[in-house]
Amino acid sequence: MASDKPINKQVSSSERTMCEATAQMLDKARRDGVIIALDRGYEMKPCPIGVESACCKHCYMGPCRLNPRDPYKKVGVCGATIDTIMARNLARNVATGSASHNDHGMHILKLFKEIVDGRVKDFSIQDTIKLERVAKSIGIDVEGKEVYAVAKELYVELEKTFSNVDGEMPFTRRAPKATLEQWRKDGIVPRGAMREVMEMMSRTHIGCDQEYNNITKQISRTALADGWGGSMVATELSDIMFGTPSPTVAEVNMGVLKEDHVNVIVHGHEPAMFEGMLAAVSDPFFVEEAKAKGAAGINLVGMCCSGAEMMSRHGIPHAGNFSSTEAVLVTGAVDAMVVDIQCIKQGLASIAKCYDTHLITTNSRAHIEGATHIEFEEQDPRGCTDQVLIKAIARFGSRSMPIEIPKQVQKGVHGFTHEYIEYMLGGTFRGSYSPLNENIINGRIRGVAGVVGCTNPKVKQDSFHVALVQELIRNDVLVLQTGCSQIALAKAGFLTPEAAPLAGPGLSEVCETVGIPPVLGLGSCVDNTRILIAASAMVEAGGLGNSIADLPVAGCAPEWMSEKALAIGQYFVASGVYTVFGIGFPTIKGTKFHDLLFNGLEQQGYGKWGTAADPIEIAQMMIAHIDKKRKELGIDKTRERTLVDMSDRRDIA
Ligand code: SF4
Ligand code: MSK
Repeated sequence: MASDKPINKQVSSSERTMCEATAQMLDKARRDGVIIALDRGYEMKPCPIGVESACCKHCYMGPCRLNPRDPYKKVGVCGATIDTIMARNLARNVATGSASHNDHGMHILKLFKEIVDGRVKDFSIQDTIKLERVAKSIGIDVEGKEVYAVAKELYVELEKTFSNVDGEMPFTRRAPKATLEQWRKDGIVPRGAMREVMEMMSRTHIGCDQEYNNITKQISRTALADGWGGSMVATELSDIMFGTPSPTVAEVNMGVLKEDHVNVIVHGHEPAMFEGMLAAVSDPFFVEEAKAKGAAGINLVGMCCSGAEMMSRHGIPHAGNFSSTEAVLVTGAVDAMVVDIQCIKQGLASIAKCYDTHLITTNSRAHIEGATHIEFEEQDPRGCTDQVLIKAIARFGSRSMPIEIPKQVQKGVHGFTHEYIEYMLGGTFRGSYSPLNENIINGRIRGVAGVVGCTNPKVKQDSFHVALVQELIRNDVLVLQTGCSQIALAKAGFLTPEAAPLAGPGLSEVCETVGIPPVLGLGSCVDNTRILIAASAMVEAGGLGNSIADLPVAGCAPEWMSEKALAIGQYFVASGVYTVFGIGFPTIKGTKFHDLLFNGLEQQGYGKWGTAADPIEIAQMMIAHIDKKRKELGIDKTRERTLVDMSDRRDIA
């Protein structure tokens, strides 16, 4: 937004971000008198009581603030203790995060139904093999049935993910037996997402659930309704409708913008609008229109998570992650930024105005004051996309802004999936997770880490992600990535097979033999469910215990910021994964609730939370956990390593 006060110039742009392109744009923004989130974040002084979750505004006898320095000396007006207050706050965070993903998943399910019913003609079922596979995974008999009959049955079953009042969510059947049994024993198998989120909100009303252990059970249930519910439905059905990704080369960073092209950026989380834009930009009519205005063509680019999804699926170039979405507008080269839902900063509206860029909202659930709204309807995608292109082409024809496009572009391989991991190690005819397990058991791969999540202006953009992943692969930990974290590592050049030598000897040996990077990008933040399915497949393949909690794996969101991240973290913890957050965590150390999350849950057979402020320390915590699990499994003594050549591939794979 335009500045009416001096801009903080004491902190250099290279201290705010390790992305050189974003730093260049931050410098330009400062010269232009424009403030973006990287500077606003630096200047914002968060409330010290809020940051530790020691305040409650669940009723208007308060808001009540407890003393975080001595939390057991004071209670709220109603008598609520610090443990109740922190548990209820986290509960509502998780309910919101779970609601976001479930709302997204329900929207995807609705599109799937409309395709099956023939009401939507512009999209179709692309991956029939995956359709059958997903249907079979939840017990649908596909034998002898035609594609649309299977799809109809799948729809009927998956609708229960959201609408069930009782029973068990369909995709929980994909969890390892022992993991599911633990949920059953503790009464936390999610029923329907609407029920879980509603109950979470109801239980956190004043005077309802005031026992932190009991609140935590519903926190887990609500989070599981995200990971094994709405998010998994979104990922699986998106693959079925738009195609399951497979490794593809794509370019990342702001250098993907082209000065002589009409530049259109799509940013958000819904694949359908982006797919619609992709179809529209190939229309010869618009290509000719762009040329008539002097452009060489139309350049469609993604950002944030829908960008990560489209990059994985179609190799669409990607301009940057969450902390770069305002900075990219500072180039002056963006003719239109089209947005849908989640993680769209309101600040974009005033920045877009400063640089004469069209900011276009497209979703009925997410308008922004100051943006132009053109609703996207799946029944008529061109009704929206064509208007966007008309505006973008007109803006190109009348560009008056000086344009400065950073040069940085990094090529990488994206589009890994749990299906592809199985295929690349096991081969076409004997696809299996056994080779991965075997490489973990023999010690070439020490363990597997999911490094995911947002960027947060509280820390130097991307720096935690990169330092953490570097340390993990150096110690032979295979890293799976999604979301804005994947983009950070892609910009830093880790998502190419050429990065294999950065890994420790065992991991680099496997990477070089199979021809994969040591860091595998799986897509958007919704696609974290691919990691859940991969973990379940590892358990099923054998040799690494009976439940996800037995596996030598760990997860981390080092620069997290959203409530969705908290929901994701909790569904990993409740699924059995040690999950570490950087930045900080909304609990007070030394309280009973903190101890339950960071210690007690593990003793009950789940994963647990961890937090630290330093990325190397986080990596060491994750490695120590992986080593602990290796020891428990009796595989802590690694075999002597031998060099392998391609003829040994069959033994490795
Ligand atoms: Fe204060 Fe209790 Fe009301 Fe919360 S619910 S604001 S702690 S009185
Ligand atoms: S967009 S939730 S900043 S990963 Fe999925 Fe990125 Fe985090 Fe949003």
